[in-house]
Amino acid sequence: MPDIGGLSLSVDRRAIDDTLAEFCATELDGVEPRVADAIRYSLLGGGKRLRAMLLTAAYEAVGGAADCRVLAAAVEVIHAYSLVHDDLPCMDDDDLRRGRPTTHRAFGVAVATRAGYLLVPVAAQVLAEAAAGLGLGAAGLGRLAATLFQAGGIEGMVGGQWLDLEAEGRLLDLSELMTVHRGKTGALIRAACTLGGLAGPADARTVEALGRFGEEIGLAFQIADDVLDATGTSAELGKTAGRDEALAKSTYVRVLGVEGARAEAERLAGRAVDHLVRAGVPSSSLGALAEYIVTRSS
Ligand code: GRG
Repeated sequence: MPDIGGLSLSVDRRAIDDTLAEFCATELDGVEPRVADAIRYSLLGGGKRLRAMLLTAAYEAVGGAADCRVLAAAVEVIHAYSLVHDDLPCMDDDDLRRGRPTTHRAFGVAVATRAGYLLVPVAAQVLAEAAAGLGLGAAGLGRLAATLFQAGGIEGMVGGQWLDLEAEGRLLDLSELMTVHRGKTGALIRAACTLGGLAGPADARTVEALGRFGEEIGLAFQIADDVLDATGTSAELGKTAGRDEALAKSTYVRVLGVEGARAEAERLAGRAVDHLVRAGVPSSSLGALAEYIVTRSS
């Protein structure tokens, strides 16, 4: 998987992979070997590390100068857990992820389920280490934890996934789709941007602008994902193409068509950058990431 182009950030995809590998090497003592293998498989199996890049870009945009790779890795741990569980037979029941068998295909459903759950406390541990490393103190850690776990919970990712599963076989309109994906996909992307600002640490207005940026590009990301699912191949995507149609899911492509969905993603990416400009937080890296999100091919 190549790095996202056009970025000059202090943390890159390799740094995140190395950080997660170090964590796996030192922190999985006591975990049943097969579950530990599944955790390593899901954490170290590639991925664009987009959320980590967004966090880093947000952190640098507000003047953060320390090494934020551990904090960025914490978001990727929650993301990895969500992918493992999303692929399970009781959810999207998928066979392919990041160009290889999904975790439950490689390790079985019981092991993959346990590995996914265990990743949540792993994320909490990584987050605590990150806050200590960045000298943020107990109050700072509290703000980071509230942001990450609220985004990962019923008000965010879990809630959105729930609505998405319940909606299978029923056609959602645009506003219902936005509610689903603001939670399911958008909440963690928004949180990544907010976390970068909080770690800065930036003032409340700046953190809010980063959050709004994240919310718009979170939706743009999902729209682009729907377009890729409808137009890409499994080899290009590293996951099963055409899955939305097979599951009769409501998607932006269904509601807006491919070209309409592309245009909507572009519009949201533009709005995202406007939030930053208005708040006086110019960032070429965040701009490049917004552009990447709507033009990516995998
Ligand atoms: C208990 C109801 C319930 C839910 C559990 C499974 C889950 C929580 C939530 C699902 C969240 C999810 C998987 C959303 C999809 C987001 C998405 C489009 C992911 C793909 O992200 P990429 O392309 O992946 O950044 P890589 O592989 O590059 O990291």
